[in-house]
Amino acid sequence: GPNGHGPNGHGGPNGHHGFGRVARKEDARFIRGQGNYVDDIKLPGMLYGAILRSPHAHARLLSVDTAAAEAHPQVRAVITGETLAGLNLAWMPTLSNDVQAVLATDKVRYQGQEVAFVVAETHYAARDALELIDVDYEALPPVVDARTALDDGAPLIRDDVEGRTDNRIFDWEAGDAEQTGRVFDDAEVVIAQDMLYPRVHPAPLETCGIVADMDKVTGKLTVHTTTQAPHAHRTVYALVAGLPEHKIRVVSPDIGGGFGNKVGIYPGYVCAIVGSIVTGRPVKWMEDRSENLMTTSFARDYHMRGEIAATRDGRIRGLRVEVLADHGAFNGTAQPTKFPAGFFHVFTGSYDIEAAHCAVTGVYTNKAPGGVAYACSFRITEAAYLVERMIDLLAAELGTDPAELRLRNLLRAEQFPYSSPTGWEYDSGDYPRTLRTAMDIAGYDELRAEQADRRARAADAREDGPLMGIGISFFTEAVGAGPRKHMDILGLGMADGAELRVHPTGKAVLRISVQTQGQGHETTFAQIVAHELGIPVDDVDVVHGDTDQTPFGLGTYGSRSTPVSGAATAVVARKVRERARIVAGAMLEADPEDLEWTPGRWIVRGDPSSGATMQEIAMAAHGSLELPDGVEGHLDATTVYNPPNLTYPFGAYIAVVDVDPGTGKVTVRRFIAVDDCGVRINPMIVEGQVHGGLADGVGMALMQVMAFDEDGNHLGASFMDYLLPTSMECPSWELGETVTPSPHHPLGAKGVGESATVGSPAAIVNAVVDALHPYGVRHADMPLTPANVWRVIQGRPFRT
Ligand code: PCD
Repeated sequence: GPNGHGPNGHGGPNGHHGFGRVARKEDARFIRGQGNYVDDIKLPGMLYGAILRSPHAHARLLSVDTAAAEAHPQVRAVITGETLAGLNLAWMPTLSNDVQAVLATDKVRYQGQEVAFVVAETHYAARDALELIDVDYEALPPVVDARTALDDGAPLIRDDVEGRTDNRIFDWEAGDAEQTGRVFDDAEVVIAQDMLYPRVHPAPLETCGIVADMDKVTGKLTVHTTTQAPHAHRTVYALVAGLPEHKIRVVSPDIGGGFGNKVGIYPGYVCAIVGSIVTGRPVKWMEDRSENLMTTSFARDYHMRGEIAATRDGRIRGLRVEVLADHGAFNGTAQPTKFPAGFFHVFTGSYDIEAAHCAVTGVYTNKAPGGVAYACSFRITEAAYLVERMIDLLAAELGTDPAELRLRNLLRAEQFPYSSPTGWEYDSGDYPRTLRTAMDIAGYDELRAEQADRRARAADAREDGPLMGIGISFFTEAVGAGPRKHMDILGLGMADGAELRVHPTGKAVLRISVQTQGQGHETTFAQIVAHELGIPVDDVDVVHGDTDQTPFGLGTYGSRSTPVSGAATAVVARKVRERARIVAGAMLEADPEDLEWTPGRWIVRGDPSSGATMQEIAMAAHGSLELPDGVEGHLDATTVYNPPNLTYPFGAYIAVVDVDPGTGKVTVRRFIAVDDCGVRINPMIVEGQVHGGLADGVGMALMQVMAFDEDGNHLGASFMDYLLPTSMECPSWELGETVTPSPHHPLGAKGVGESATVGSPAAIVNAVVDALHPYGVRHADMPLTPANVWRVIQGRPFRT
């Protein structure tokens, strides 16, 4: 069929099986506008919620007068912090074991913080009634710059926590400080650089929302919500609200992009649930764009100081970094409990480095909480950016070509599995091959020759056109959290269940705990089952995003679906295949041990004429066939997959930019991306994932920052100010691939969804800095907007 054999597809007796460029099943509804998003859900008698938010970044809350709002004819309830305090729900736990105000009771701590919740007959009435609420604030000085948060006399943000005297959240370190110190002490070359990875936002096109429906008769709470982790949300609601877990159903319908923004639980969700309990009717709350940008999980905001030590001939020896992490007013960072700075300490990246050390200090500021892994496995983006900038700084210092310097220091294939100096075990890789592939596609030497020629012309003032820059970045990601013994979120271990049932006619239904937000799981997970069972992809239905219908698991983020649930799916399908072998043995009157698997069929070893297809076996398993003792019949299985390690996808990216020195405008002329995510289940989806991540990288490198003024006012609360890259800013991506399977993943696959977001910003920044090299510029912080680029070259002479 049109969804037929991919490069890895096996044509069994039933045609098209398994891996390859299968068209996305979900697109049939999306391209017809038939998606079912949270805001499409309309329940009988449904009411609408709206949130009153603080205009101040830091203020004492003196009084909240709701009388006029309550008198509004269409208003059914007004909920304040005081109402919630009475229910013991004014505060909720964050994903990092801090607490966060659901509705403020004592103070407001960032602009846009939730103060009151109105429930009304219509969305408009709810919004109108917000204006009738009278709040008395006493403004307090805010902490806006993280670098002043620990100053003596800095305003204390978290005076709700007893005994707290400053804004420090944590100090954390990894690596060997002493050994690293020794390497730096006797190094021939040491370079240091301060850099900021600015606060950015995942900005999914669909904002966050919920429809909460408490059935008073059955006591069952159903919430339809934009969540990347339905099971984790259910358990947290059970623990926080004291509701019995089996009486909570979390449904995540179609999601219009997550990017980490939909991992956590937001105050609006709790308010909508309380609203439904109070009114006895379903309550919908859907935030608008400004609410999404101002109050939901931001990403990054790492002030970093990197140092690199090397020999004169370009052998990197040590890497050291100090980070000041701005976590906003509540520590709501989403990451495994034991990792307060996420996976930042993978920061030695893709290089063979003797010694490394990092120290991270987290601080509170008067900004929205979050610190989410926006297309990033828990702070790996910051880490990849840091090391890739440091390598380029070193290359500039040594006068070495940055590709050459990388090739000299990249981990070599024979070093895998590789134990990093900060305690990671990379599963597999062949890095130089991947970088060389990218250089070949780019025509690297010709590009450098063109650049040299253009620089010479510019120096002779024969040309005043744009300056050309070439930037490389090589990244290693670490995706697929657990294993459960090292990784949990709020005590919930990171392992995922899967259930597979084959119906009598050989059609299958797979139930998984992860939830797609656009990645195409309904297709790729069906492909895994098809690949393992040798049945058509179209014969497999994927059920997900509903806690009543699926096994427990921790959800989709940190590119963990393929590494963890993908593995679970392969394992559960293999269990079913083994059951099918026993049934086939009974059918063929053969010892199951004498059977051999050919795609879609068990045959008597060496005799393809005698065999049974998966469909025939399924029917027999449900029929009257006599099965061996202890074999239950039917064709189904369940599993829980606890990954032995993370998977380590990697890639080599090369950006070619043109910078107009007159205006500072950067144009990304070309972008070459060679990704290695092990075995690709659906190469077309993988390429789409890479395209999206590369566009993210253009956005962060050139256009985006969540900015605040000195009073803590948010300056980018709409898409007029917070710019999303479009096709106008993106070149036609040039992709390549290498395939280094993961040795521990049953399919050899690694995650890929985040790779391009992690790897691409450094390539673009490196390219822009490379273009500005003749001005003596060695670093500039993102975003490299025209104004910022123009500013860094002012007053600097052009010299080649
Ligand atoms: N794949 C294949 N092969 C391989 C790998 C992979 O095929 N080797 C495919 C799969 O299956 C899917 C995809 O691809 O479908 C992806 O995958 P992964 O990597 O595993 O991932 P996931 O888990 O699924 O997902 C997640 C991611 C993330 S994380 C993010 S951000 C983003 C990405 O994903 N998001 C999103 N991508 C995307 N897309 C879309 N469309 N949307 C969205 O939202 Mo975080 O942490 O959350 O921040």
